[in-house]
Amino acid sequence: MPSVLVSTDAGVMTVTLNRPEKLNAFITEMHGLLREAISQAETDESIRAVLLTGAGRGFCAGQDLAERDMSNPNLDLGGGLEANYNPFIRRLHALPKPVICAVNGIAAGAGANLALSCDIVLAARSTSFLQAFAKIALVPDCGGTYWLPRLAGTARAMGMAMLAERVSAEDAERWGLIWKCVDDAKLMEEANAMARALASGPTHTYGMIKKAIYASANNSLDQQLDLERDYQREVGRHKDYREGVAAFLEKRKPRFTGK
Ligand code: LHQ
Repeated sequence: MPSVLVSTDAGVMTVTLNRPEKLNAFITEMHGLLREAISQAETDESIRAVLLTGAGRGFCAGQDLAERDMSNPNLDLGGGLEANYNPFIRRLHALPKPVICAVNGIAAGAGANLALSCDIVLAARSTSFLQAFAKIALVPDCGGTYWLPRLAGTARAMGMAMLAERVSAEDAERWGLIWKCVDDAKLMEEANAMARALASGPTHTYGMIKKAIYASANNSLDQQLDLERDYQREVGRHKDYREGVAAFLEKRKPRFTGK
């Protein structure tokens, strides 16, 4: 079985990390498969939402710690990030379509921060998030030091990064790290329903919403107001806006094309 499974249905590309016996810890092969998946998501107009999840009892335990050659005195962890993790995180973040993450089990190390890099994160109530890095004397990567303080504040970011303790899905929701936690048995049902709903939504507008929200982290209010003006001008010329207003006035469901 490939270590990443990809399927598409009803406009949703589902990407499943698939090394369940190792809690879907990352091996090199997975990066190649994820690159192929994100390339398809970027270019295939029929894909209007991406759903990322994991097989088995884990979401992802981060880098496979058995894969690195620890006897190599020139071991370059930065090289691995630059070649594989960072481009993927950047492409996920820039994808002009919603990316939903269904955290089905433990999300540790790079796995935790991969989840936090998605646009909407649902997590099974029984699971937890673990910034495992400091336990092996590493700094959080894959955007952890970017997301944690922005989402949960510096105090919680520092605690999570230094103490490397598990944070329950319920605390993650309460702290604003994720959208919400869901009863385990309902997670995939809810995540699939959300992904399908988003895949029939105004895809172009979702792309603009995503850009606007993420831009705010580095913008002043003035810059953000200008950006909203420009984006609203653009989406206001899109036919999905006309369709949304017509559907409202005609008391029917809108039929957005996203294109
Ligand atoms: C694993 C792993 C794993 C290998 C579970 N590797 N086998 C990026 C780029 C460049 C360089 C370095 O790093 C990074 C970013 C990173 O991600 S660094 C952080 C790497 N991850 C970790 O340090 C987490 C390590 N794992 C754990 O602490 C635990 O496994 C957690 C807390 C995730 C889950 O604990 P349990 O539920 O008790 O499961 P377990 O420990 O029994 O794991 C199940 C199996 O999965 C087990 O294999 P085995 O053959 O003994 O049944 C583990 O060895 C394996 N596994 N994580 N990262």
